[in-house]
Amino acid sequence: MNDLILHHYPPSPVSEKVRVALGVKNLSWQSVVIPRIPPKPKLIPLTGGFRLTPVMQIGADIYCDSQCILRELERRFPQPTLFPGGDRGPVWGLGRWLDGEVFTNVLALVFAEDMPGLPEGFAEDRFSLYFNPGETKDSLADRLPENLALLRSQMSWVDNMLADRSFLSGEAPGMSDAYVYYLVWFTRERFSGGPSFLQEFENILNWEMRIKEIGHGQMSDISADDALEIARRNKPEAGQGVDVMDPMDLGRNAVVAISSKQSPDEVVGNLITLSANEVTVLREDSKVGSVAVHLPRVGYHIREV
Ligand SMILES: N[C@@H](CCC(=O)N[C@@H](CS)C(=O)NCC(=O)O)C(=O)O
Repeated sequence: MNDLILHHYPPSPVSEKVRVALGVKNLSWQSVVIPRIPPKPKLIPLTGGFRLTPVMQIGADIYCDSQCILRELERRFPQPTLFPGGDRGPVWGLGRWLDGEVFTNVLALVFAEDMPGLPEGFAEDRFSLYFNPGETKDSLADRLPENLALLRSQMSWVDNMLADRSFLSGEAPGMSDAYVYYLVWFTRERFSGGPSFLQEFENILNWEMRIKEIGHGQMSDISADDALEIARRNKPEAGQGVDVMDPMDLGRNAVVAISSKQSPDEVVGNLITLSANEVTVLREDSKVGSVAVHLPRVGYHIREV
């Protein structure tokens, strides 16, 4: 089995979601710290254009988007499961709400404030990534009390869920905890009012301690060049083929381009897997040779080239 590599950066909240899942499964993994804004010259040869953080690499298989990463972690390392309550369907749905409405709301709080010490161009990049055109730090600052009130409702639901249990799915931690935790972590770490805002949610505060204790598994550092070399030396797994029930009616090996609003540069390659939850293309890269790039279906657009 090849080593598991996470391409991420420590302050990335969505990466924290994945790091918690690695902790729940108590996995050993290698860390490549990537730039916080493009260009990402040592990541793009692996992903073929996907620019978001985090990305997981296992040999020459590249998993883009935390949704795809968590699904693959559960497939390769089923125990301990990320679904201790057995509630697979609802958890993915809950994840969409958390990654969508709640994440956007926390971002609106964080970006309403000055952010010293960030790389040049960071704020411009993130405003175009996350907010509607015309939104500014000042417009977000005007709406800060209202957004905080919204987060208060959202967090009160989580706090209620935790009233009679140690973790969101029961007595063992799982995916719903990772999904909620990254947003609590982001609020606490990056919004100046975060720590005092969270103070009223006693169940969340106790649960936060329990999640922190789980940790992130065993991490060691490797360089981006070493990760590229690992991809070059390995062959990707064979794809799982195209689901005949798939409404898009694409054939195996069809050349397709995959993109999303937040990662508009298309990932182009030959289709090797198309299922209800995954699309995978095989692509050739001058730096790393043959790599398989895996993405989720929900949230992504596929176009036959
Ligand atoms: N849907 C993606 C969203 C990931 C995301 O928005 N990540 C942030 C960092 S926490 C990002 O990519 N920011 C821009 C960047 O790192 O270039 C996922 O679940 O992985």
